[in-house]
Amino acid sequence: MEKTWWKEAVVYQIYPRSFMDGNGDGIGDLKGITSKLDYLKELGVDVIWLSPVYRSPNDDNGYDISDYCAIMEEFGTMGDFDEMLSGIHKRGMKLVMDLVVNHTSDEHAWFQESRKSRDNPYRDYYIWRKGTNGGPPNNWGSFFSGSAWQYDAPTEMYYLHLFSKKQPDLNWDNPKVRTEVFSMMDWWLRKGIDGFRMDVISLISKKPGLPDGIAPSGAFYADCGCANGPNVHAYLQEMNRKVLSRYDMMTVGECAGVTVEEAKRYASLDGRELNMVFQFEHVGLDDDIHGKWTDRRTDLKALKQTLSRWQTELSGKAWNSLYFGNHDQPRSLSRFGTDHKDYRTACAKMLATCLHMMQGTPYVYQGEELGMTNCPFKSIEDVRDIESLNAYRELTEAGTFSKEEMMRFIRLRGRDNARTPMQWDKTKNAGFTQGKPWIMVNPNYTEINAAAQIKDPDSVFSYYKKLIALRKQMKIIVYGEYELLEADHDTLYVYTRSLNGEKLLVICNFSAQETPYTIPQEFCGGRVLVGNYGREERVQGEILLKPYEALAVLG
Ligand code: ISL
Ligand code: CA
Repeated sequence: MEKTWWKEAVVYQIYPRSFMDGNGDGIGDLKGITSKLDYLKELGVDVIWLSPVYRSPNDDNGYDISDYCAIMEEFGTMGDFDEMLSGIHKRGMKLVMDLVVNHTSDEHAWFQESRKSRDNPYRDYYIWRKGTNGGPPNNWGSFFSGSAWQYDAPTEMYYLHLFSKKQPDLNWDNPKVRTEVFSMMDWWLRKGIDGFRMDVISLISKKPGLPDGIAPSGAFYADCGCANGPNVHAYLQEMNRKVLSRYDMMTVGECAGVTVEEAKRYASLDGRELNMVFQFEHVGLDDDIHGKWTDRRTDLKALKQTLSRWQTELSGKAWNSLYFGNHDQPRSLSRFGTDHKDYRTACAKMLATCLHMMQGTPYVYQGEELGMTNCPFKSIEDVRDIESLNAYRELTEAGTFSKEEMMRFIRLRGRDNARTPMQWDKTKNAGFTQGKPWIMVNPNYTEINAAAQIKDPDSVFSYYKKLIALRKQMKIIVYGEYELLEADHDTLYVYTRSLNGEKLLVICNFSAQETPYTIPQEFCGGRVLVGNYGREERVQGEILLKPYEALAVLG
């Protein structure tokens, strides 16, 4: 397999609003990020993926962009950006920017023009339709509740918004839109950034004729069925020809609704489209009839089956991205493991081992390297996320859930769990801000924080450092073939990696129970490469795994 820097890299995601506040207004910003670059260098990550920092009215925390070539006032200036970028490059790291081009903000100049008249030159930059029977053009629902259509009085037509009504969808079938997007991408690449994470890029090509979808029973709205639409690959190939192929850069497509088969096209190793995609299957296993609003837990067998399918199917054909958490997901520790005080350190290390030893490019979401947990939001007043706020209103008004139930689900699955301020130290507001934070700080910051962990060799942070360093030393961790063992075990996740006759065994105990496991013959007497308990250097025969123990053993 061809060796490339983005396959060997570890990516760290920064959610700028919550990372570090440089000026005391309670909101994270670019100067704050620049002040923490040494921390990221210490961790050893190669690439920073920055969630959007462009000008935005913040209906969806920057995923609603009103000017792609300007910086959000709250985050600083273009000068601050340039300083941050050169600070990143000086330290030998790279910067990947979020590219949000399925939609813009309704305050973007293109949309302001588009809504003025039916014959405005920008009209076809967006997706406008007449209503049917006094209602919206079709039955598509928005990912953020309600209809995906908004009536606009000036021209008496509806515009499509798959997300909030302040996020109108761009019309990618219009070549002018593609040209604008490509030249904007070029502008940033010429500035020296190193790649793009492409927001919901799987949704850009809508079904011709925008047909009604099939609403699940009892539901009013249907999924738009726009994932992997008819022209998405053609548009990405065009983007690749015109922009991507001209730079040494990294691309990752956020692909809601992507299947393994589709991913082989998006992230094909022949380099015609993108380098890799974020798939969603493993973060949907705990969904229920009302989507994420449930207290269902992920079944380990299903998780193993899903991740293994992605590992083996893409092997040699496309490239995986590896993640357990991001700014849209609850904290990985609380979700896939436990944040119980007695186990959380061991468990955070176990999850990290499980993920970082797989084939693909691992992503660390800010705070994950400290074992940050979900947040005990008391009431809806503590919640800021538009998705949670809309769902709370809609589902409690419809009587689907009580307010208490909804709050419980938000505490388990809401996106704000990942958006509470980064926990730097045990001083006021976790050292995130001198002012009043825009969202509450998780009260466990006095115990879980970076300052307490950086110098502690047994901390979650130090363990991540070790995993990241190992990946740089050992090609088998990056390129080795994956094979699942013990597929039917309820609480152990065991797999091997192999490359050029070398073999690596990874054993993860996903439970608090001590669990026996017999080391396979070919690994008997094998050297423990890394583990989260002080285990002897060599293992053989039957071993008793401790709660949430993880081990990687060389054959
Ligand atoms: O988090 C979700 C709701 O369950 C996902 O549907 C999410 O909205 C989807 O993964 C797309 O996410 C991306 O685009 C959204 C933005 O709100 C997310 O933060 C972003 O990651 C719209 O731009
Ligand atoms: Ca600030």
